[in-house]
Amino acid sequence: MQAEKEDEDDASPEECYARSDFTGGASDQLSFSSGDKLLVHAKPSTDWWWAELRGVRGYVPASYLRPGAAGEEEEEEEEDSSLEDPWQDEEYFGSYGMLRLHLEMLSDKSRTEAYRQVVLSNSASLRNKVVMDLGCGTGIISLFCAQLAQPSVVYAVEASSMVEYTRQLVKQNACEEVITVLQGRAEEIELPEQVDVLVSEWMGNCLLFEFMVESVLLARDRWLREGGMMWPSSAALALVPCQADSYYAEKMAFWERPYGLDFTPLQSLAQQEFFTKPKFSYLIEPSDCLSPPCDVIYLDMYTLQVKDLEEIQGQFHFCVEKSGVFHGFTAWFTVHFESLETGGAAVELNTGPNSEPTHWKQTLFMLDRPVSVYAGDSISGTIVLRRNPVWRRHMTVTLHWSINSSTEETDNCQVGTKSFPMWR
Ligand code: 6LC
Repeated sequence: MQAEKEDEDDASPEECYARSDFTGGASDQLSFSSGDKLLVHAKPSTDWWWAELRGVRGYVPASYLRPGAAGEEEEEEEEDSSLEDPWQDEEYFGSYGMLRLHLEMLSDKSRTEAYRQVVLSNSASLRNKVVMDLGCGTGIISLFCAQLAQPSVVYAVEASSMVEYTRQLVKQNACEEVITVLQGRAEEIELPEQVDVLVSEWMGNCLLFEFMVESVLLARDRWLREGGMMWPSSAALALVPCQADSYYAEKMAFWERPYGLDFTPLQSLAQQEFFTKPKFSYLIEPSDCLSPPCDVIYLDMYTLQVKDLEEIQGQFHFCVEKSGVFHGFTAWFTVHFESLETGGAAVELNTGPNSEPTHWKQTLFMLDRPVSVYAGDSISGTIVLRRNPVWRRHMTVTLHWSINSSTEETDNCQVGTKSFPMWR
């Protein structure tokens, strides 16, 4: 690719060493193991560098490397990492200190109504219960609890500066007898007692992005009483192989003949720029799904451990229902809220294409090349969500697939692998 040429006469490549294992996805990405020494020839972007390992060159994610060979420059490394917060909390909580994201979340009817419904359908059982609302934001869930049920207390925990307004909203709505607003990170706050219910809206893009779930798990282990309730109680990530004709046309096919000119030399650049990372905020048409979706990852909020988040694997097997072009995979999540009453109905929040669109929408993972598939073909493989070893709110999604054709003349098996950094 472009960077390769520039580097052929690069006299002094920079020595770096791998902080962690990485499995390259696209054919132009390198795979390496923790401790491997790589030579960096070029840094065409902040996230992806052009490097060499054992004579082979390819792209590597910059955040997986640290300068110097293994064992060298330990001190410098310590200084470096202390400069930048791996959780990026200043930026993260800074953005939740403003209204934009709260407006987006509150205007999301499916999301907000789902939490309201959970409180409403459990209102009898919530009587005299102690509730913790982790990451309460403007306090909407706590307010639902106080207005629709009679908990003894709701601890509304919020780390961003929005908390000042949350206090005002609690007062304004005459809920200060029930809701105690606590300012700070859930990991650091102290409560006077254990809680019966831990409720939180922690789900990010592709379920885990932002990894707020870690804060929820730590709070669970510290503050949820034995036998207490987690809301949501479980979460699942769904995946489907799909067509994405217009997105492909807009970003890739565009270069074929714009204004009667051949711009195809830009296609590899387009692929790098538009298809390396997943496309967030994508709304897939149900008719673009090539098969029924499949739950690839299931998280039980009672048993899930923080260490499990480092690498989560799932498998899929799809039967193609109608012929079409396989452009990529689309992912979304569903969460379930168990009832406090035995036998009571659970509440579900589904962010998929057959439900009302939510502010999360769906996440599209584009293949490098579209593949024609036919009814009866099968697409099977694995998905791995690997948490970034440095940037704790980020992860890489690796998809590995094989297409098994059902028709005689095309009876072959095509395989592919691709890794998508989200976001670093
Ligand atoms: C919810 C995010 C809200 O939770 C937002 O107001 C943020 O400041 C707060 N929050 C996140 N992590 C913590 C924590 N550890 N302690 C206290 N408050 C926290 C929506 N975000 C997603 N669902 N992705």
